[in-house]
Amino acid sequence: MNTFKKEYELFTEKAISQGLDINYVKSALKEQVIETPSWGYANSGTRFQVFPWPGAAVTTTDKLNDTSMVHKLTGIAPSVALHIPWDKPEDGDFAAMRQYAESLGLKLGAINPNVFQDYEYMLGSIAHPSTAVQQKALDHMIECCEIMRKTGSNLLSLWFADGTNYAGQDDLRGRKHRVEENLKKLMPYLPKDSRALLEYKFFEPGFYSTDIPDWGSSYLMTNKLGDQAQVLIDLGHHPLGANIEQIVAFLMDEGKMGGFHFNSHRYADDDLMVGSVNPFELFLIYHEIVSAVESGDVPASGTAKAIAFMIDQSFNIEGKVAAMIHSVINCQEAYAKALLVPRNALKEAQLAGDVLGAHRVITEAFKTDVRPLLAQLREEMGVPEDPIEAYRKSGYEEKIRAARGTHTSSGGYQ
Ligand code: PSV
Ligand code: MN
Repeated sequence: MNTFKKEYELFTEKAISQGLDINYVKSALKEQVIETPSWGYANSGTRFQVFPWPGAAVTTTDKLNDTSMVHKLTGIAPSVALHIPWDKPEDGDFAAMRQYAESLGLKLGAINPNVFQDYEYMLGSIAHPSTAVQQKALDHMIECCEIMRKTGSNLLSLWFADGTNYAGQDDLRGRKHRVEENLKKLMPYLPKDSRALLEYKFFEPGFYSTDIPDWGSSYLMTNKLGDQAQVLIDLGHHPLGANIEQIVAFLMDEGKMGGFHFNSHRYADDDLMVGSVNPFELFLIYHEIVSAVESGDVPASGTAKAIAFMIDQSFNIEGKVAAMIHSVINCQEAYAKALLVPRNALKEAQLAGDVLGAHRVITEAFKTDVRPLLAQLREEMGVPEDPIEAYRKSGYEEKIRAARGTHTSSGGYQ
């Protein structure tokens, strides 16, 4: 039962008066996809205490079941990113894992190599001074390319914890060369029609320098690596004042906007729900994407469909599945509001130099109550009008608590 029927009528009247095409907005929203991370369903994450949540996923099967629940309730989260080796089956049978995912209506998404947890990586992985350690990291990433073939994944998501803690600890240019050379060696192993996305982080765990500190260095590197390499923006990896939407606009324009790791950069890493503190920023990110796509003058690789919208969060105090649903919905709301920006009116105000007029067009769209639109959309998609409420009433949490108990382990094998 759609409780927003009346409000939806008023909403469509207003949208039509602004020249907006509601059917286009709804079809764009129906095509939206958000990938959730397997590690976000397990007790994993923060570098301080990990508080075990009763019911957290232990095995990859648990993580797939949780993903399926999130997708069932939202209709827009049909794939899950894997972290290797955390999600590596003991018997190596990725085909079986893929089959199970497909039986749940899911796809296995980005493959995330882990080149930061072994003791050998204390001084880095592909930027490590020792060629033997570099080779170990490279071999692991090559193995991940093989895994992509088995899982049907078309994204290799690369993050390097490489960096230094003290001035003089290592040769900064030398480290840059090692990163570049090793990534160049990796590229030929990437499956055809797939992409490598390169994350950056301005600090941590290297506190003096990180080897790929910002979008500029990631852009530079991916440019040298060719068309199969693009930049990945993890919202948490920025200084607090960074204008992330401008980075999005630049990368879209250059055809190098590969994907996102959504979270809140309030934390400077992956632990808080995207859009929980700054929904305006999330809306502006989507606004830049919609503007670029609708302008029709960005490279094909910069289209919304080519961008990988992924969540990278490890919830610590709030439970896993509900927080994931909240995050997916926050992205849906932000996209809905971005689709409602009357772009002709915005352009007019911008060209007229009407500073506050243009700002008002944007903020009015942001203030729109999109609940009636989303209620209608969800009815058409056959998912609950309020996915959070539906989750709370579903009994799923009680079920996983009883079945899984409380484990302190982070991640796990199938
Ligand atoms: C590192 O903080 C990161 O953002 C990378 O994307 C990793 O793959 C992910 O978190 C999980 O460790
Ligand atoms: Mn990330």
